[in-house]
Amino acid sequence: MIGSRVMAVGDVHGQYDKLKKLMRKIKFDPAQDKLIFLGDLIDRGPESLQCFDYVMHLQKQHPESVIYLMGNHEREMLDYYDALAKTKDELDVRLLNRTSQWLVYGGDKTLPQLQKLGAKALQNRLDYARNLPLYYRMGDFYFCHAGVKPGVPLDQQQEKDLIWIRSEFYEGYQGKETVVVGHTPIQNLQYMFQDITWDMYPVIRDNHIILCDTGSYMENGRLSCIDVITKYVWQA
Ligand SMILES: [Mn+2]
Repeated sequence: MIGSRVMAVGDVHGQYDKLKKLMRKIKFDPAQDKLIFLGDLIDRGPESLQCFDYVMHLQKQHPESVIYLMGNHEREMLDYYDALAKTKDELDVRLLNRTSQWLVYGGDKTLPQLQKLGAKALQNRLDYARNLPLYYRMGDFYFCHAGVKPGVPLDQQQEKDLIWIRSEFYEGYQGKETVVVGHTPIQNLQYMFQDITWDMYPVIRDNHIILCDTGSYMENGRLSCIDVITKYVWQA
């Protein structure tokens, strides 16, 4: 498979224009390439449903070469709808909407889009999201949304770490496999790694970590894709 690319895309967060622009630059070839979306396609941005649907359809079309990994935002969306299914009256729904972590952290952008879907269309999305894989392993590369718990074998990782972990992983990971993640915009990591510059490219750490979230939804942020073999980067 010489010449084929293994590409990881950082958090999209509802930036559909950037996603389309990035895809035009990548010129994805499903016969040759692997394309791994690291999760958090939804929330914060205005076109979350479009991003979700785009990647869902692409993945269904090319199940061998496109991987859509679970992010904490997809998980929180599912948790919200699970809680909604248990509400008994309008008062319960209002309480849920006031207390939902999902809505506080960007789900408020996604919920109105989902509410416009018919029941069956919504169920299709939720069923698909529920079955998203938590990680993808290829050779010496391990792809997941957030990271892994240091000291725990890769095949024994827990979901909460794979989609939520931050500094414990960035600072403590010592494995030989390269772990490729999104989750924390590199703009938010300067306090930890003074050597991270503001060029907003994916960051390749000495301890076998590649950070791909370059803050697509932030001012001056970008959506990034990196070929983990050649380290070539595409951005939008
Ligand atoms: Mn995340």
